[in-house]
Amino acid sequence: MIKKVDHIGIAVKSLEAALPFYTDVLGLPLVRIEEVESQKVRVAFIEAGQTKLELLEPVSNESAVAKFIEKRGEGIHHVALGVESIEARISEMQERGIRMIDETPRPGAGGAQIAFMHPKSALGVLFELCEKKE
Ligand code: CMX
Repeated sequence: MIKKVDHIGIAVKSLEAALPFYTDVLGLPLVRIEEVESQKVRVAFIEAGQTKLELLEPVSNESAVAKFIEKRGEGIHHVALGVESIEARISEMQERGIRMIDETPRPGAGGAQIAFMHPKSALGVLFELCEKKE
């Protein structure tokens, strides 16, 4: 059911301040930067082999990422699992008693359809289901 870890979301206060660590120190390529208005974040995708690192900069204090940084500081925010047929996967999770933050898919970065599981249902990890048209 899970194809791969599609990306790891990392909360940062500023993309411009964070990017040199990833591109210069780690030597990883920056793929693109885009804004995901529905999530109130600006996102930089860094390529790391089969998986991407998704740097998340809040663009509003209302953003879930702003609240995360306020409470916990910068760092790993979520793990995104690549799936097919995301609506069926959401239904399966719910049948297994998993609380979904998103009960229907919503648009994420890169044209993906995404749905978050509640970390209380996933042993303290914020997992995202992520379907991309390859
Ligand atoms: N990872 C693990 N646990 C987390 C978490 C995270 N990223 N964010 C919050 N939590 C935990 C909190 O620590 C808290 O646990 P405790 O009660 O034990 O302290 C619990 O989840 C609830 O957190 P909260 O502070 O009461 O509630 P919030 O208002 O912070 O909401 C959450 C938490 C997960 C429901 C909310 O952040 C959310 O809906 N996230 C999904 C959307 C999102 O993150 N969007 C940005 C990503 C953009 C993208 O990739 O496109």
